[in-house]
Amino acid sequence: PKRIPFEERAQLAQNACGKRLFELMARKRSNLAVAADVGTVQEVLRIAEAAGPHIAVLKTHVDIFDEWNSGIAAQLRKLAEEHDFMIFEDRKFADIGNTVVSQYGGGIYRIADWSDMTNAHLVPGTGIIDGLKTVGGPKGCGLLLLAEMSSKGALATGAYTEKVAEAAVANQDFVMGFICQTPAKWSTQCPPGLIHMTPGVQLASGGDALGQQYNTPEHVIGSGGSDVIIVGRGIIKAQDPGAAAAEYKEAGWAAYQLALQS
Ligand code: UP6
Repeated sequence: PKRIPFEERAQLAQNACGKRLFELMARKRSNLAVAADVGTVQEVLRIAEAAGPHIAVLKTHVDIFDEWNSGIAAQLRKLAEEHDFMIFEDRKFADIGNTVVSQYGGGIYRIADWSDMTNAHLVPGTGIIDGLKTVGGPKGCGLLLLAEMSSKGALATGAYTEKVAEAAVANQDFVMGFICQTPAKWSTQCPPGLIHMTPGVQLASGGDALGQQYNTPEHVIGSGGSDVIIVGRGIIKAQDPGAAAAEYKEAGWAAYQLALQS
């Protein structure tokens, strides 16, 4: 199917967060998300500062930091405003609706207070979407559903992936899109208002010792049919993370431009 530009898809997004992300990507000419998987708050702020000008999204795993409070969250939000990026807490919720309400809105991290978007597995069924929506919906936050994973032997395939796609289509007032690998191969035709974001990306394909598998930006955006590349170690372990982010931004955007033309 013909690819539609982000500007047009912004008009087709059915929740505020998805619309904002499409607009941001078009404005900033970036479809790059950085996975800021560093051990300390100081380091994550450094990555946000260095990669900030080049990214559409900063993805966090807040539970790997050694400390967290509302002051740190405010510092991260300030960098998001300054550099014009959104914050995605990669929490991968996976419990019943009633439990995720507390996990998303409360606890030490208060994820819904500072993140623009988070994500969830659909293993528990659609009650998880309903639960997260009661917290994030009124705040204008968005949810990404994990439809596929990058890791070797991932069980989210086939009929499971199709069910996730169906649930997203049915809940577009809160679900803004997917974490996925090759949406071009799905049989469910997703409406263009939904966003596809793909981790497991480096400039050379390969993997790590613990099951991660990497594809190139060209592959992921081109034949894979995704919209956004999520890059962690390719950027954060580079000698100069700012320069690496700029390089991935160019590669991701070039792949998107090429996909639009084909
Ligand atoms: N992530 C994956 N694969 C998935 C879903 N999420 O790798 O299917 C996340 C990881 C990590 C990032 O939790 O934060 O994306 C990938 O980092 P990397 O580029 O350093 O491998």
